[in-house]
Amino acid sequence: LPNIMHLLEPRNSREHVEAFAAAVRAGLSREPKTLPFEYFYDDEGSRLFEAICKLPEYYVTRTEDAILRRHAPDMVKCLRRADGPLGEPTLVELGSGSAVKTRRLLAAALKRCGRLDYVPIDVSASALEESAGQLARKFPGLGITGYVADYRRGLERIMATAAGPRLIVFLGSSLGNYTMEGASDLLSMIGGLMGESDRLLLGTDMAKDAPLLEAAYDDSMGVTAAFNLNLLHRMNRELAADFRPDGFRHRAVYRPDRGRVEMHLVSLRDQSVQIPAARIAVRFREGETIHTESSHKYTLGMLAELRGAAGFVEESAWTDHRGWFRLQLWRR
Ligand code: AVI
Repeated sequence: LPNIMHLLEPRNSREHVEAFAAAVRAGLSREPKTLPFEYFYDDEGSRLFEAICKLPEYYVTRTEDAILRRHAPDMVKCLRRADGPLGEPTLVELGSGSAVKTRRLLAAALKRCGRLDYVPIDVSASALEESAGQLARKFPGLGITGYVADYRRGLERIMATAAGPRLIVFLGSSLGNYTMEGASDLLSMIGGLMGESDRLLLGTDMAKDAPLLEAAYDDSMGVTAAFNLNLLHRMNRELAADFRPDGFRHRAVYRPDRGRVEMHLVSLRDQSVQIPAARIAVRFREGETIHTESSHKYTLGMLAELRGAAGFVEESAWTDHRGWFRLQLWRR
């Protein structure tokens, strides 16, 4: 049975609500207004994100999965059968969510090693419990220990205990939601915890034509719009705010100069909103926006910059035939 370790306060705890309130107060007092993308992923937001991954316009998940399907056996070559006191080979996943694409890697690693420890880290306890249960049924021979944790705390704990060669996987271009500086800090933190035989497998979405990107972040069924607007509902639910979600509109725009797609919530009129739990009232001018997400679309130059800053060396890389998405294997 999967083992689940909790390193985070439960979602409805006072600490959690206070951290959300503080982030909202800081972000909405700023000019231009922003909110941290992490707050998209409450239960409703996680459900909407899973739906996004299946949309015809959102090529990201499908493209990455096709690369994984094709090259998974090569990607797990750094793992080897346990043959001594080193312990089981270990696959650590950052932000596993429903872990559908990970199955390609797990199947290939199990075939290669016979046994494998799978250690997913995710902030969502429900996502982790559900996917761990499914994987345990699907893959006998897989030991599963899930961590409900942020990446840093989860990784620090795991890297101090798991022994064998470890493959850390960070898929879905989740790195892209960090600023270049934030991404570089995160990669340095990961690299700092890796030993000589450990590897990082990183999935990144690549720069491409604006219409493709803007459709991927503003789909015709409005699922991405609902995902973005859910932040307003969440502030209403958890912080007793009085946002009128019909007073805002979803906007996605590709900014090649900044190397990213940005999502905003645009105020449709002059309005003001009370957010009691954050102890603020916020005014919006008509057309003013809240910047809710950046999703970086990398060039090889940007990736080389991140890799160099965090002190990694590239061992291999795989891409699809259109060069839309790239998976790269890095070592220290
Ligand atoms: C999770 N993350 C990589 C997604 C992305 O593409 O930036 C989140 C997302 N936002 C809108 N659509 C999907």
